[in-house]
Amino acid sequence: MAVDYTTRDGVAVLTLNNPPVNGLGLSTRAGIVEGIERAQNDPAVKAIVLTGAGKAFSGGADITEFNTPKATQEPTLPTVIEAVEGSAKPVVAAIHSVAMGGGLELALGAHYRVAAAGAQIALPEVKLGILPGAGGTQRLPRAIGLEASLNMIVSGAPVLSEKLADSGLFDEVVANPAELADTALAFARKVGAQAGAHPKVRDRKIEHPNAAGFIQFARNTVVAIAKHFPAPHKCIDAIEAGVNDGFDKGLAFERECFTALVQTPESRALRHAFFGERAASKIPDVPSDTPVRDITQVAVIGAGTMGGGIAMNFINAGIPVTLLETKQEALERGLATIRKNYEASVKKGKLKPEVMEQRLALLSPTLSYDELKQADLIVEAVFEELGVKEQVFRRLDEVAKPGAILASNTSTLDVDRIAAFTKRPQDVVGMHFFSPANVMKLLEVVRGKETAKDVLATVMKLAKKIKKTAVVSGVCDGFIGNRMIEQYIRQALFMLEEGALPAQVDRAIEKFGFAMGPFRMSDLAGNDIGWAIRKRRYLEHPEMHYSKIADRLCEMGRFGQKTGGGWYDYKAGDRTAYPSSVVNDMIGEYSKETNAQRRKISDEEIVERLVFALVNEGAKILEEGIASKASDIDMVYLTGYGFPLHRGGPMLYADTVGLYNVERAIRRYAARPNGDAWQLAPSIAKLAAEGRGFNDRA
Ligand code: T1G
Repeated sequence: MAVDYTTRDGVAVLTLNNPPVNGLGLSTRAGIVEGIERAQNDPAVKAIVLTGAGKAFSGGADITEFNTPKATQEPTLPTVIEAVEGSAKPVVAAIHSVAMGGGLELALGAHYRVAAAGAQIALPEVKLGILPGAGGTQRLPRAIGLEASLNMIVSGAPVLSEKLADSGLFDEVVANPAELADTALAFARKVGAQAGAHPKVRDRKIEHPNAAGFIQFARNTVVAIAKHFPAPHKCIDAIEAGVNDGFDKGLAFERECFTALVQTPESRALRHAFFGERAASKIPDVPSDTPVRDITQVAVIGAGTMGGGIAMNFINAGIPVTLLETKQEALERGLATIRKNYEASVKKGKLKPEVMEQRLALLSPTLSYDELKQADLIVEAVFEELGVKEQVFRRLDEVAKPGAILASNTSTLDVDRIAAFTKRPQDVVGMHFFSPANVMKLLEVVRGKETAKDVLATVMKLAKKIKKTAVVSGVCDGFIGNRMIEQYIRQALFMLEEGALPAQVDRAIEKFGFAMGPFRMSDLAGNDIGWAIRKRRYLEHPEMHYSKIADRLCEMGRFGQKTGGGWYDYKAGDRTAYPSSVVNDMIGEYSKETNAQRRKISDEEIVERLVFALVNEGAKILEEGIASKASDIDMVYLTGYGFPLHRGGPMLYADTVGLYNVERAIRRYAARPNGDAWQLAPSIAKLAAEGRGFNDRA
């Protein structure tokens, strides 16, 4: 059983012991019931303390059990909580570090709660697309009141225990966590000596002068944040049921809502993203205990948009950065941009001025490579041209200290070729940040053939410190994200030739949930960037069939917002994308020239061709081992490309549609004009034939 049982001075101490966060898996749940019963039958025991070993009281239900038989096997969490609440001997929950989800619900079933300061208290179920399913929507309002509980449940945000000291949730809060055990024991001995029944949270009343009014206000507020997610609304419904119909009916309704929500695709997507985020930092052939190198000094080469943003990530984490440029004015421009970025945050109240100054003080600008000699990690963010990278890396090979990690921010070039410019290829790795580098969470860590395992382990750990979602990619053109987006854009362009217009394509995929469609995105990033990549591609892969329609647009000088016009027209000072008659006429002309029979293209076809183009290329990336797991690809798209979170990423979405249907659609498009772009990934056909998905546990 994952619960230790000891007794001390007439108090039975039940310690949850299910690392890493005392998830309330079946064996833990059974252990608690076992311990409660054992304490009832021991006459020497007058009271019970319930606490958690290690770094948590409990992180809640064991989400690795979700949608498996264990999750609903007795004793379920509601049964466990009834056993705790029904104990004839008082139960004192001794809370430290983390009491979340079912962990907090368990504590609410106890008669008393003693907490150490600094503990994270939350009901975060809504973030997993569900709601507290073990009484949280009924007991928390009775413990801390309607408003505070509804805010915690609908936001899912943690609150520090000391902030709840006067909320009614705790009977005592101890400032020093080291004193929690003794304080809880003393408290238990005290209440154990008291005659009579002990208080139950469920018996308290929910007092509010205008509950109906507040609940309506909450409903109005939640509409905005719950655009694609049903859970926040259900949280309010369950709380309201408890207010209007009493505890037992509220509990039953909560259970109904939980059972319904846990089956929804949105909840599956959110749980997938939760685990995907954590799984991404695990590299199959790099042991989790691989020793890492110390990174206390970082250098960034290039103070342009990317270099400046990259430098900010490190100084934000308190790591000093030496920023190297070739010319003084470029260096000054870069420093001014960094300061301006911080000032914007200060102006919005997101950053204290003194913190801005502390961070800027960590920046050491320089024009000399000699200043990089002590750096533990050097990230180059210079012009995306192999010759320039060669100069930089040959120079770094001369000045960087032994063991320094040499990283390239390249977004398309071959990291193995870059590594070969040095005599230390084992220390070379790609760190592909996404613009704006100080904002976007995604970091593609590109593993060269010779990149050492401890270099990878070091970079993955450092990524967590600078709050990035790091995903390991092998070396190929475009790594994971850009290689897939290439096929997505190809389909978008073909559909313009075949009958669609930019505004229709963007509207269809934005309705699917993308933050921005391909044409608005291209106008924002600059159409000339894609143009330069296509020109290189035409030379490297003359056989690849592309629509030249985007080249035609660039030949017209329509690079996007920065030139006042791209796929759309723009007005000065206004970022609204207005459909352009000039562009729509050009598209019509182009279709005529290429004898393309323009036809009406449905929104459904637009979404299928754009999303399945990602899926098909993602499947090939998995087949080639460029990505080690499908959830890594999903994390790339959720954190770097605006793929809708409620769909869980392209590969999970494909599983939700069913690979059998994905395969049929791809074969259908392969038989139509421009069908040569659809080379079905063999793994899709194989998995479909086996009735499996990308994310099924093999
Ligand atoms: N179940 C199983 N494993 C969990 C877990 C959980 N609830 N929470 C975390 N882990 C694993 C995680 O996958 C990782 O594993 C390790 O613990 C460390 O996590 C009925 C149904 C608790 C604040 O949503 O917010 O209760 O990668 O890297 O930064 O109403 O984990 O090491 O193998 O995040 O110190 C509600 C989710 C469940 C809490 C710790 N509970 N967890 O943060 O470590 S639903 C949650 C967290 C529920 C009831 C319902 C955080 C943390 P590995 P970590 P951390």
